Amino acid sequence: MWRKRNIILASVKYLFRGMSSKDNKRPFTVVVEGNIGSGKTTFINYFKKYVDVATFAEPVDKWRDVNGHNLLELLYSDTKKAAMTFQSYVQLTMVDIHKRHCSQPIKVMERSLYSARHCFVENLHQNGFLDGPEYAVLDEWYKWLCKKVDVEVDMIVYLRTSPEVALERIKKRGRNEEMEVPLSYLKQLHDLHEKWLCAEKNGISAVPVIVIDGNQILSKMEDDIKRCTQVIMDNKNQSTGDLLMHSNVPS
Ligand code: TTP
Ligand code: MG
Repeated sequence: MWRKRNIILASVKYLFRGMSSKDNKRPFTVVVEGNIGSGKTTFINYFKKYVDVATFAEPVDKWRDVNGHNLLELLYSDTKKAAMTFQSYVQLTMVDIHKRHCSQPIKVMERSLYSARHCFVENLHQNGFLDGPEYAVLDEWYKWLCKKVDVEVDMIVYLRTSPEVALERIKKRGRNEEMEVPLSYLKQLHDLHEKWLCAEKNGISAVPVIVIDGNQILSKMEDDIKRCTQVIMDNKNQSTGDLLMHSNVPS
C-alpha cells in the first residue's frame, strides 16, 4: 500500500538528451527536484550521515552575492531586467556542481542544469520575461553544455508537492527575496515540473524518476526517504538499464 501511495519508481522516463551513457569515473549521481519550497534541501541533508554519499545543496548563497550583487533579489524586484543575468549564473553554478569532484561513490545534488532549463527558463520565457533572443542564447548554451560536458545523471528524486503546500513553506522559512511569490507562479512551476518529469517524452535517453509525496510532514516522509536511500544504494553499481526494469520500489 505504501508503495502505491507515496513513492513511485517510474518505469521509463524519456527526459532529455545526453543522459544515457554511464561513465564509470563519475559517481552515481542523483538529483533532487521539486518546486520551490518542496523540501529539497531538507531531503539532501538527510544523506549527510552516509559516508558513501557526497551531498551538494543548491548554491542559493552564491546567487545572493555575486561580487556584492544579490541576483535573487534583483530577479524578484525586476524580473524582466534580471532574468537573463540570473539564469545565466544559475546555469554556470549548476554545471560547477555537476562537475564538482567527490571521492564518494554517490553524489546527491539539489536541482540540476535540467530543471533550471526545463522549468525556470521555460517559465520565464512563457511569461515574457525572457525575450526570443535571450531564450535562444540560454538554450544554445544549455545544448552546448549537455553535449560537451559530462553533466549526466543516473537518477532523479522528485518531491511532488502541491503549490499550496510549497507556498506555506516558503512563507514559513521567510527568505526575504521570496516573500511576494504568488501562488500562480508556483502553479506554473508545478505544471512544468510535472510535464518534464511525469509526462514528457522528448529525448533519446532514459533516467529513472522516483516520485515522493512532498506534501507529507517530514516525520512521515522519513520512511519514504529511507526506502529511497535503499534504492539508491542498491542500484549505484547497476547500469541504468537494469534499474529501469523495476516497476516499483522494493520494500
Ligand atoms: P529552488 O531551486 O526551488 O530551491 P529551494 O531551496 O527554494 O527549494 P527547497 O525548499 O525544496 O529546498 O529555488 C531557489 C530560488 O531560486 C527560488 O526563489 C527560485 C529561484 N530559481 C530561479 O528563479 N531559477 C532557477 O533556475 C532556479 C534553479 C531557482
Ligand atoms: Mg533548498
